Amino acid sequence: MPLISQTRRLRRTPFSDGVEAAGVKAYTVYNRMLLPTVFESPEADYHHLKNAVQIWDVAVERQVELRGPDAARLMQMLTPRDLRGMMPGRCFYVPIVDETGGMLNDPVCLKLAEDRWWISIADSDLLLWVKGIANGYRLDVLVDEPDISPLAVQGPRSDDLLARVFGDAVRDIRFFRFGMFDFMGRSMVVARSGYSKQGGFEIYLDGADLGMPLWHALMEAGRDLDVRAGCPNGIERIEGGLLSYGNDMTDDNTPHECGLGKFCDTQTAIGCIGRDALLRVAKEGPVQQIRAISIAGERVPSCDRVWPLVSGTKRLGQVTSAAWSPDFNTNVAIGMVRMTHWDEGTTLQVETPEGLRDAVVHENFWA
Ligand code: THG
Repeated sequence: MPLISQTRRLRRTPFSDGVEAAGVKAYTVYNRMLLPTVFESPEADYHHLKNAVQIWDVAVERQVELRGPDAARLMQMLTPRDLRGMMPGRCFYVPIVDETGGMLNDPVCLKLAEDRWWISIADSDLLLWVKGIANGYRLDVLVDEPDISPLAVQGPRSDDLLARVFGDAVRDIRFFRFGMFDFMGRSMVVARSGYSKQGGFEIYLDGADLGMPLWHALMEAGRDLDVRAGCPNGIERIEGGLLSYGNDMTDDNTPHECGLGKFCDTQTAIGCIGRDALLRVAKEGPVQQIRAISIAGERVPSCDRVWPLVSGTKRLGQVTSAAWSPDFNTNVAIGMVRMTHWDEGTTLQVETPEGLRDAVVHENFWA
């Protein structure tokens, strides 16, 4: 593939110098910013992530900040997940839906205070939707993208590494909770979260100036833990069933189709803009849903367009992410499958660029 030219519109991050010194081999574009995708190789990165600890530049997880008396009301307008029981210091994975119940984003939401929230977004222009709603409803709330750059520490040795830089108290942070921790005199959010199933943390760097000092401090402290630069790994996240907005689902899909019904409390999420639409579709139930899919045969190429799922001449869905899994010794994939064929063990065919392959539908992911 030809190179992508670097201009101001494609933003670097406070960690890009460290990422490049570590030998990043490929980037993707996410929220108009650089996101590393490969260091050694997808497979070498995968094995290392599962065995050691990695530092990930995930500054592309931009924050949409809501600040002011109507912040909580606005947040509930955006999502069908009931936020009434959410305490400050908590992270919630929240589907964000439009007026038709279509998915606009699948962020992690952080409640900093009753009147201050962060929406840690996936790759879509959510800021514009949120600003439009705040202004259209004349809410008393400020909406902007603050200069916050998440840095993830992921892998089984994450606790040991982070304790060396932030102190032993980080070990007590529970899953999807955060605390404030000091780095070089600046207080930062540190959460137990991240886009892998290997455990770890996300540090929400406040201000770009401490980016490289934080990067170096972690690399230095983790030398004997074999710490390396890493990035969200396509193989590991498919095994774990972590969805990728824009790939596995778009605004054409409801949260129920995406398997995110467990994060919807549509009956009680009073004020949610997509509530009426979701109540209508929830009554019928989804006619297609995201499934784990294994694909027979040799390693498949990377999935840069949808691969139709078929049985004979009938189209029954599509595969949207796929990778060879060394640990499961098969190709693992994520796809959308029609109701008539979504049961465990159903065998279909998938049209890959390298021809038709058998594909088996699973009700649960691998990890
Ligand atoms: N962390 C933060 N921001 C993010 C991501 C992240 N923004 C972009 C993207 N990732 C958003 N998408 C996801 C998808 C899955 C998860 C988080 C963000 C996730 N899911 C867990 C799971 O499915 O096992 C836990 C869900 C739960 O139980 O609440 O972590 O990674 N800051």
